[in-house]
Amino acid sequence: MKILITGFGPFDRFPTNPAQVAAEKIAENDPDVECFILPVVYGEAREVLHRELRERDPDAVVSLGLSANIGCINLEEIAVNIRASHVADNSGRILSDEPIVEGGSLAYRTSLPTSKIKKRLRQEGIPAKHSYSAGVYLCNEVFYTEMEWARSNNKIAGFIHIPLATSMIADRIEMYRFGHMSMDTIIEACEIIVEEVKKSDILQ
Ligand code: PCA
Repeated sequence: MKILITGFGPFDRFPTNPAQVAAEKIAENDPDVECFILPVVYGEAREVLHRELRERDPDAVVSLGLSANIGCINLEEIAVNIRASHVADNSGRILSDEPIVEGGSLAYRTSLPTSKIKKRLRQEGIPAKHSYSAGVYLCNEVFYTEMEWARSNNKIAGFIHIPLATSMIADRIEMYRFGHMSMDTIIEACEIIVEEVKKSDILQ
């Protein structure tokens, strides 16, 4: 089984993105996993992802993104056809309310086995929950794009939001009111997610 893991590079006020670190680490340690780091730019993220899906033709895609205001692994359930944010993308663009795909479906649901993943993560002592909004920024654009692909190709795909890595904010901890998690735990969580995706493929 070939799994594509995507991460994102730095954006906004975050000089490193734990989603990039985790995606690269998983791909380094698992021969079934390839990784690709997406740009935090509206439209470009979607285009680049389309190209990578076409060229790599994976069986499953797991995308990772940073959410600075969560304290646990968020298993995203729903991608919506909306782009909006107060935060500019890496090209400086702010969008207030635009569809990702003109006339596209309003929403898609993940095809990752999120209930099983949540159970496994919690059993291993890693806090995780379902989330019913991945926001309306780049993570949602990527999530929506891969769900369209998964739907039309009968593949497994989904999006995971991860918290800030503790080591990345240790010297500025008073600036962050929300949660954080050690990078090792984030990586362990991603390994478990990949294991569960491999199991769900066998069951399909
Ligand atoms: N998180 C942002 C975009 C890139 C990332 O890692 C988001 O939640 O949309």
